[in-house]
Amino acid sequence: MRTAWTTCPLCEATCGLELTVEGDRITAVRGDRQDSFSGGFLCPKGASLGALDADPDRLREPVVRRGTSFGPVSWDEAFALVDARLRAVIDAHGRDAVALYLGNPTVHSPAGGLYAGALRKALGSRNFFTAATVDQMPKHVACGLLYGGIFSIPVPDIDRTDFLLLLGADPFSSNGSLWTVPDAPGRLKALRRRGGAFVVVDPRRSRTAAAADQHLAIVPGTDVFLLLAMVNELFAASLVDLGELAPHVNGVAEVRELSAPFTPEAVAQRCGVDAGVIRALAHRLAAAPRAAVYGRIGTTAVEFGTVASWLVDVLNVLTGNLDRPGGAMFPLPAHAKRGTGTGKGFATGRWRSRVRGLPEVAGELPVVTLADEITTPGAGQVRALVTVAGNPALSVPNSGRLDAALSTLDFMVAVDPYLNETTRHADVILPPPPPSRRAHYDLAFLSFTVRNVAKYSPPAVPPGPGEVDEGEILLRLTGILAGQGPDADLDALVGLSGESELGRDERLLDARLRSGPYGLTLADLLDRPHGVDLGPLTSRVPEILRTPSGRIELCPEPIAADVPRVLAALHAPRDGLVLVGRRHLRSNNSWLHNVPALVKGKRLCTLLVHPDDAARLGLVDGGTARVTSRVGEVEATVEVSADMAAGVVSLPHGWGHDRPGTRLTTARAHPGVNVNLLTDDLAVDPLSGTAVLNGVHVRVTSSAVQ
Ligand SMILES: Nc1nc2c(c(=O)[nH]1)N[C@H]1C(S)=C(S)[C@@H](COP(=O)(O)OP(=O)(O)OC[C@H]3O[C@@H](n4cnc5c(=O)[nH]c(N)nc54)[C@H](O)[C@@H]3O)O[C@H]1N2
Ligand SMILES: Nc1nc2c(c(=O)[nH]1)N[C@H]1C(S)=C(S)[C@@H](COP(=O)(O)OP(=O)(O)OC[C@H]3O[C@@H](n4cnc5c(=O)[nH]c(N)nc54)[C@H](O)[C@@H]3O)O[C@H]1N2
Ligand code: SF4
Ligand SMILES: [Mo]
Repeated sequence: MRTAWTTCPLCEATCGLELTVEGDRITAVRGDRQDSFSGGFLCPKGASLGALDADPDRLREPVVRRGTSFGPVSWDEAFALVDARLRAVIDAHGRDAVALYLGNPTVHSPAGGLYAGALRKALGSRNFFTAATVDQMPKHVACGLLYGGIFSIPVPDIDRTDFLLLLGADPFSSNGSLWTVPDAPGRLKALRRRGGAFVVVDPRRSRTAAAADQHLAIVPGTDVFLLLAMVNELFAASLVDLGELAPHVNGVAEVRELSAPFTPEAVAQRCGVDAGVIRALAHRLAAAPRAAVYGRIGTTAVEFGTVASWLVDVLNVLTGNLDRPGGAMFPLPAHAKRGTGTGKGFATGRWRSRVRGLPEVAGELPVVTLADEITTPGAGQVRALVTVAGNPALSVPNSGRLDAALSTLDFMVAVDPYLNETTRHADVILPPPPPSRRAHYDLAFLSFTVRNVAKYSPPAVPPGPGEVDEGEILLRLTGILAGQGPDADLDALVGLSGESELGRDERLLDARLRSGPYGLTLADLLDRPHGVDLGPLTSRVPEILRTPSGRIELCPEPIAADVPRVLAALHAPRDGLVLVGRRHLRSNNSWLHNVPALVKGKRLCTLLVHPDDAARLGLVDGGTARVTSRVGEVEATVEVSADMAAGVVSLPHGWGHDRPGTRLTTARAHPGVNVNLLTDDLAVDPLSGTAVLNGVHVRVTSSAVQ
């Protein structure tokens, strides 16, 4: 029996875990109290790391399709098959005929961070998709236009702030997103204890809202109006004060002009928030010595996702809170490249999707159109698909249509530990080892931390015989797509040569750390298994900027051009029920429902309905409702709750595990329903190509009365 330390990769909080290991089995998981960042915090998902390892359904060797079932093969046979089949598609139809979809866990593994770029480059297809376009792409676009870099996303300096305004986020359940903040609940409570305050804007009284000083139950999809009215009020009441940022900002007067029609009175009814309340909120934000505004999924996966995401930063700039301690700050991770203060800036639309003409954004196409690209004949039609760590058959809008499209592909290969709703369509599944059997350095989320920290965790349990590291899987696919076959020189594919006592991943990480701002080495981190604290966040403007002007472009032209669409929507009639999503602490998108400890107890996949709506619609708690949208219909279990705003219903995503042909014994016994059978693939935020997952018009009836 021994103790090993690792970093939890299951959400963005990067908590340190202390594992008890017996042989190659994890027998206990605790929060690592010595962790320099998370200090022992642990949530139910992290506690399930051992169960994830032990899950008998988790694939431990590659499998290939044989008719309607799957059988095991050796790694060499699996890669030989992938090589032959992908080459056949590329030879006959060209590279655009192969699509690549990277799902969420790609950004939680070092393999994804180190090698996904090479994979995508080797593929050389326009048909590249990721989960970002059902998630945070609006924030990338807004920050790309404001600061010149899509990863230059400021985070609330929670430990030093006096006031936080959180919109469309429930960090008590999600543990924070684009905001790496282990123990967000503890830090938010500490903020209140030291005399500060936080306000939550959410159509549902979420766990975070319940703990807040104030909760505003906004109408879904209308944060954009609320934020514009706050900007309007800051100007009207002469509260705009950029402080030390002033010499670095262009476009303030233009923002004032854009916000002019959106007075608190003009938007109040549309948002369901009183004009006086909006005004008071703007004044409170301006008056706080140090404050930050933060928006997440309820402000990104919505009709005006990019404009709303931009306004979050605009408010931080106008109140002088951007880039100052206690405000919204840019972390400086140990693997970062420092900038020079100017650059090329950011633009979208370098190419367009074949069928719907949707613009490229950050090198990818919107995943809402993947089904179109598979099902529409013609030159460039997608005939083969590579998925890595994704479950688009559940996670993408109108997923019934995508699910059907996947079954028509000539060939599909999935890098995934499960035979699930998506991978059941694959011809070959290549399973990576579980998190405990791989090293971890968080290339993605160390860029969003509320303190500058660095941590490297070697594998807690050595990889078993027959296990192939995910980095090697991705590189062997890269070799295949580069035309070098499955036995290519993998080091050469990532520009490494010569001998080293370090492994490939370690060499690449070491090089990035050495050239990083703190001059660390991998050896430094190996000496510190609980991580290194590099101090509180520090100001980074202008160094972080990559705009041609070397300034923050507060009023980028593409965003200004979308504001008339916002204005038109202000006066659009609104009626009927709208659907939004939510997350639960015991769930992680679509893929932890096979862990018994996480699905036992109270049912998680329920349709939340306000008591007045329930009474009007004849719905009862525990009964069944039929929910219908433009694209589909589901029958969901009703949970009547006064936490839900009237006129709004909520269903979480990632459920619907009743599909045939999967190997998910526990999830199948707790299937829930797939909310993305209702969300609409035609509804996108045009600037970012991101799906509108919140604010979907639905009809709800009682299943009992037909
Ligand atoms: N436990 C758990 N943690 C997770 C995940 C998980 O599945 N489970 N997923 C991870 C991922 S991939 C992500 S992207 C993050 C997301 O992190 P968060 O954005 O914090 O996620 P949610 O908990 O869904 O919170 C979104 C909130 O927005 C509200 N909302 C919906 N529509 C609107 C709207 O129009 N306006 C406003 N103001 N609010 C609205 C919802 O009611 C909900 O409370 O969480 C990550 N962490
Ligand atoms: N209606 C609605 N839909 C949503 C959302 C919403 O709020 N509402 N949220 C959206 C968001 S924010 C996101 S991020 C997406 C997520 O959507 P996706 O990224 O498509 O799907 P996940 O559910 O995260 O599934 C992850 C897959 O990766 C596999 N996996 C787990 N660990 C690993 C690993 O280490 N390596 C590999 N190769 N595979 C692994 C799992 O088995 C699973 O198949 O869903 C989106 N869909
Ligand atoms: S909060 Fe996130 S990182 Fe921390 S233990 Fe839970 S799932 Fe893991
Ligand atoms: Mo996400």
